[in-house]
Amino acid sequence: MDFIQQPYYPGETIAAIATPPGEGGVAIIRISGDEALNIAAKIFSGHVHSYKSHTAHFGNILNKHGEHVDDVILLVMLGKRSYAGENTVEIHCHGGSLITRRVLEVVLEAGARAALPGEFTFKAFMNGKIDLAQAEAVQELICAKNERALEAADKQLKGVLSEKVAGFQKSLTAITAILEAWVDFPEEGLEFATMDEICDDLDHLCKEMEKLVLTFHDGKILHDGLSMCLIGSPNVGKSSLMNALLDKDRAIVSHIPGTTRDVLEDSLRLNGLHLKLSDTAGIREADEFVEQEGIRRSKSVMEQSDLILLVLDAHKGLDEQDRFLIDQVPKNKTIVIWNKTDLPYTQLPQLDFPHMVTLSAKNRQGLDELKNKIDAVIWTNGPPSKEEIIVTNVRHKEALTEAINAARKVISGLRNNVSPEFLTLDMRQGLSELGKILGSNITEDILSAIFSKFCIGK
Ligand SMILES: Nc1nc2c(ncn2[C@@H]2O[C@H](COP(=O)(O)OP(=O)(O)OP(=O)(O)O)[C@@H](O)[C@H]2O)c(=O)[nH]1
Ligand SMILES: [Mg+2]
Repeated sequence: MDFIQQPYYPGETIAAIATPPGEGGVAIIRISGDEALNIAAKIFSGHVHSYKSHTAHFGNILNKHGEHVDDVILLVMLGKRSYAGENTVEIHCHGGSLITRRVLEVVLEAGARAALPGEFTFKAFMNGKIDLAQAEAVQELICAKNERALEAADKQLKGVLSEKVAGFQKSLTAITAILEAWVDFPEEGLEFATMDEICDDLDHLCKEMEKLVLTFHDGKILHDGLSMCLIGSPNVGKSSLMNALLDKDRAIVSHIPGTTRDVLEDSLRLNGLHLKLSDTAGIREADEFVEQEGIRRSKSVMEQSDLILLVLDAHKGLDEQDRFLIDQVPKNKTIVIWNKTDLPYTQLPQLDFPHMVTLSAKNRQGLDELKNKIDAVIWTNGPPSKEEIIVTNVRHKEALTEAINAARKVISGLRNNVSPEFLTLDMRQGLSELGKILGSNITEDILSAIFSKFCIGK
C-alpha cells in the first residue's frame, strides 16, 4: 500500500468513485482532505464555501474550460463529522460509468489525488475516528455473505469487541503497575497485593480471553462460510438431494448409474448461513476415463469440504462400494443420509457415525431434520446468539492467544520466583499484543495487508 509505505500526509486530499463500477441510478464521487472544499468550489456551480456541514445542494459540475459535465447533488460534511474525519464532499452524479469517470477526472484535475483502496477508512483510523478492529469491521460488513456475519461485523464496527479488548488491557495494565512497583521498590515486596491474588487475577483474565478465542471456530464459519459435499455410490440420490436442498432443478437426475460426471457447485443459504454445496460423481470402480476423472474429483472435493453428506440407499441397503466409502470418510465431519425411505426398506444397519438422518429426496421428506442436523454439527455450542461477542478475524485470535501466553508465563514465573523484571517484560508483551488488535504498535506491513483488501472509495 503506497500511502502507508510512502510518508503519510495527514489532510492530503484524495478522491475516488465510491459506488461499484457499472451502470446505476446514481454514482458517488467522494473527496476527503484539507482541499476538499476548495476543489469542490472550483468545479461546482454553487457557493461551496458558504455551505454548512451535512447539507445537500443541487448544481452543475463544470470542467476547467467552464463546460457542463453533469447535473449533480453535492453533499458537504465538515471536519470530524465525516467518515474520514476530514472535510469531505460527495458528488452524486448520474450513474453511468463514462459520466462518473468524467466527473472524477474533473475532480483530479482540480487538485485531488486518486485514492488507493481503503484510503478513506485509513484516514478515519489515522484521525482516531475508529480503531483498527473497527476499520477491519467495515470491510467485513461490506463482504458479509450472510445475516450472522453481518451482525457480527456490525457489532465489531460499533466497538463492542474493542471495548472488550480495552477491558482486558485495563486489567493487565493494573497488574503490570503492581509488578513494576515491585521492581522499583523491591525491599517493600508485593505490598499492594499478594502473589496469590495477582495469580488469581491473571488466571481469571486468561480464562476470559480464552473464552473469546474459542468463539473463533464459529467466527470463521460466519466469516468464510462453509463447504459441504454430497458423496456416495452411483444412483443413491445425491443429485436429487442437491436439487431438493437448493429447491431448483440444478443437477441432472436419472436412473442410470454414473449420471453425474463432474463436480457441480451452487450456494445455499441455510438458517442464515452461507454454504457452498457440491454434488459429485458417484464413486465406484470405473474403467472409462471420464468417469475415473469424475471420481478422482469427487474424492478431492470430499477432502476439502468442511462437511460431508454421505448418501446411502435405504431401499437397496449396503453394498461393498458403500462399505468402502463408510471406511473412507472422516466420521467427525460426516452426516450419514439414508435416502429413498419412501420405498420399502428393511431395518437399517447400525453404523458407527455420530450423525445420521433418514429422508426421501424424491418426496422432500426429512429435509428439515437434515438442515437442523447440519446446524448442530457446524456450531460448537449451538448457533451464536446475537448478543455474543465473536472473534471472526484470525489476526485478533492470534493476538489474543499471544496475550494469553504472556500472561500464563507471568503466572508460572510468579510461582517459580522468577525475578519481577522479567515478569514485567512479559506483561508488556501481553499488553502490546492486545494493542495490536486496536491498532497501536502496529507495523506498516500489517496495516498494508489490512487496507489492501479494501475496495477503492471506501
Ligand atoms: N424413490 C426414490 N427415488 C429416488 C430418491 N432419490 C433419488 N431417486 C431416484 O434414484 C435415481 C438416481 O438419482 P440421482 O439423484 O441421479 O442419483 P445420484 O446419486 O446423483 O447418481 P449418480 O449421479 O449416477 O452418481 C433416479 O431415478 C432418482 O429419481 C428418493 O428419495 N426416492
Ligand atoms: Mg448425480
